[in-house]
Amino acid sequence: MADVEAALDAAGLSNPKVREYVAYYAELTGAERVEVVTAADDARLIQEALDAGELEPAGEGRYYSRSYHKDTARSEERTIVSTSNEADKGVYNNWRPSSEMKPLLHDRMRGASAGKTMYVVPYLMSPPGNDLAPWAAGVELTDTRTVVLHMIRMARVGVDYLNDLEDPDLFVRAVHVTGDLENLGQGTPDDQRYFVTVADERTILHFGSSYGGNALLGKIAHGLRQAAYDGWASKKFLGEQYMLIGIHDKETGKDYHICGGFPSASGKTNLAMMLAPDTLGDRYHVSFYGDDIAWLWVGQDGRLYGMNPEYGVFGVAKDTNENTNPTALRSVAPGTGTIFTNVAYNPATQEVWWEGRTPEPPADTTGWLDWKGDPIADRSPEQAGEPWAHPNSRFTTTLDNVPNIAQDYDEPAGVPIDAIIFGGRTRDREPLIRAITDLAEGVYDGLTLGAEATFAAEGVDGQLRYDPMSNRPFMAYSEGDYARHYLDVVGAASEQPIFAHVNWFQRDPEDGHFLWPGYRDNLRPLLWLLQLKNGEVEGRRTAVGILPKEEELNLEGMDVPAEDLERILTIDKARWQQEMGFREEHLKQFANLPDEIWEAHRRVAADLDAEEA
Ligand code: OXD
Ligand code: MN
Repeated sequence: MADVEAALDAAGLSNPKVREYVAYYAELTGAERVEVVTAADDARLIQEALDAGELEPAGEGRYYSRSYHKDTARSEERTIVSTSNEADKGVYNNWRPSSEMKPLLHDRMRGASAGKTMYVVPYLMSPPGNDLAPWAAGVELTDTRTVVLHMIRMARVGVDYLNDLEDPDLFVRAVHVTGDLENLGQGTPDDQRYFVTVADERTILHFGSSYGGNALLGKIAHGLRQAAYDGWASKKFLGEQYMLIGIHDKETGKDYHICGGFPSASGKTNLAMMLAPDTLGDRYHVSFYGDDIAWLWVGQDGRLYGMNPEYGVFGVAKDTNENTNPTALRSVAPGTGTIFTNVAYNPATQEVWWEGRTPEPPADTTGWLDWKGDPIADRSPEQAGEPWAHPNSRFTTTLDNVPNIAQDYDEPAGVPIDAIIFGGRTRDREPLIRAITDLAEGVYDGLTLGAEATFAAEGVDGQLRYDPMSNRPFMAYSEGDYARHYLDVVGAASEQPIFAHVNWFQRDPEDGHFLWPGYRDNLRPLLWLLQLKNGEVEGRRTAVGILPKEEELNLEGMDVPAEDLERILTIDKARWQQEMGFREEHLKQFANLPDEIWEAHRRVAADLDAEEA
């Protein structure tokens, strides 16, 4: 048995509540050793992981890891939010009573770390000293070393964050036990995995995966599910799956901050890491705060503030290249300490590759292994078309590796939020941007956010897979309560943010080409939005929001065909009316949806009917 007391003493972890918690789970999981980790242990742990073959070198100061081949993504079906109150059951949170789930998870975890080290990872999901820091402290216990290495990149990790708590009991207890990955029946009726957030006890119990999306508990479970619940229970904040950027106008000296939610595969990380187009670069600088999570609250001056609770980026590698996201490539350059997971790897040259990194894979396949570790050169003709990298392969790097990281990203104050945007991948109907100045209509828009189903067979043609506020996988309590809380938090701000819905993915109905080039040029509609908020442009009112007049968009240095521009700046009335029917069905699922939301829905529907086709 592990000598828990000695390990905690050696690390100077003095918080008595943390000590109690560690001792309890060390006993339950049967771990052989306990080791407390801080960020200063990174180099040693990297070396140990290399020696043990858990990591392989990927050039200077970069590493490669492979996860078990049935353990490569978040599992939404196996993810559960538990509380002791059935009223917390929503449509998307897979609610189960904690009286059922806690014992079940404890059973799964009992003895499951025998022979292993239990790493104790004390972390903070906020810049130190932030208004929300009291909800940001946590301790992840994990029996997997690569999870520790990811946590050190994705969260601020150190013993002091826990020793210095005002209330020693106010931290999230986040337990990760990997289990026997080869015998968990992943994806079968006998699936043994469970990823449970016991939200009203601030306890996270994840069993059966060591893939980041299920195992980095600071990010996924605390930063999103637990934070959403805490924000609501405390009435103080929102925890959202949002990116956060800054825009500096060098001419006026003003700084703006925009956050926003996008369902997965809608380009959120690319947007978050965007650079100004060359022709606008003399005037505007875009800075990066975060690509995945923002916590929002009303600050002491009455304004809405936002901050990124994370310390790193756990980005999807697929399609990341010089064109789509040069910032990401710089962020994972040699010397950054980046860990790549499930990309293709060449042990002889220590290179990595993923689909979309270059138009074609390396021509000389000698030495290249696919994400499962199988030699590419040995593939049969039938296997030739299979991807080299897993589509959900990742890179993990710290925020300070991002070249345009905002100078104040680590400041406790957070940043005032000027605009909240939503956007999915939609091939028609959604214009380039539509601004929404009314709070209830903005929240309504967020609740009806969605992206096209990836496979046509998944749904009715033109119907979205709705992903309210891009929080579908992270909903922690009922959607009706969520909408109420959102209205209350943002409504309390003295200066209201402007909302907008954006879409970079509209296509020509005939030949399918994208009507807007996207990427860096996406700054242009965002600048228009800020101008609209400042009263510098007036736009054109439609039933579904204010659209830019053509002449109001700064298109300097661009060459968008007139008919494409016209199409992305108009509303397709018939498609919108069809959408309103889908939305009605979607919203009806949610109990206790605030009247303001239904009123917004009816208002938009009536305005659409009144609009000229
Ligand atoms: C996610 C992620 O799974 O950000 O949403 O990794
Ligand atoms: Mn995410």
